[in-house]
Amino acid sequence: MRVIFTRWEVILRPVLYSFRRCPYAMRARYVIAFLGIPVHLREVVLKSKPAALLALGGRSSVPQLIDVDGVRYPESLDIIFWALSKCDHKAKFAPLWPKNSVQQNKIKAWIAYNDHTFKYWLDRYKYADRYPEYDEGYYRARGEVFLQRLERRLNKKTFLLGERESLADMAIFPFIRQFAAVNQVWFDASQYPSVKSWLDGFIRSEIFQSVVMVKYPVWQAGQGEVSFPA
Ligand SMILES: N[C@@H](CCC(=O)N[C@@H](CS)C(=O)NCC(=O)O)C(=O)O
Repeated sequence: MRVIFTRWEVILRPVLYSFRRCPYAMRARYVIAFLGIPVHLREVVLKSKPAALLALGGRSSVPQLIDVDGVRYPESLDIIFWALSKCDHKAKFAPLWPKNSVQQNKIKAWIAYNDHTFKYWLDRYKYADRYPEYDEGYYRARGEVFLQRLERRLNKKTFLLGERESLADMAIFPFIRQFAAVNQVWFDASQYPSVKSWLDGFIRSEIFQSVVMVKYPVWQAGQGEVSFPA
């Protein structure tokens, strides 16, 4: 049987507002790409957000996802769980968010520490000149507390929960990447070999290089949509 799609059916996809370098958007894109959930990606410039995003009202941070039924997912973790709910490839999604509640609580704890404590010190380390109360070395040392925890764990296992990558790894690595990039020479010489090879595995991966970090032109209303993952 020949199936004929109307133009409307062909283009109807959830819309993901994203910003290439944002670690929250990166984690959402990584999971969407990993699970192969099709969306339309709209690259945003934070200083000049598109009217369509502002018109949604409330927060206008990225990433944000609007599903085809109009339901809005305003935070990276909402988007990640939305993507999991759309995936019917069990072998792919099951290790990301195991059914076992102990494992789920571990994932939540890793992400919560990253988002609420590590991110705080990361911002100060990145922009130490904006926070003159302490120097860059102080902020870096506070951030290193998390690197030490990660190192202890990754020294024993390939990923944070064991031998399979889970949402804990996927949600955290973009922030460690940012921490490393503040002073790459320092990071390369630092004593976190397991964190480095774990991070390297993500950064060098095909999915990260060829899908997640592809540069797209800034989206403008009326222009064609970008299919993601391509
Ligand atoms: N908790 C949010 C944080 C997102 C966030 O802070 N995004 C930044 C870019 S990295 C942003 O949009 N900043 C501009 C703004 O908040 O208007 C999430 O998980 O999605």
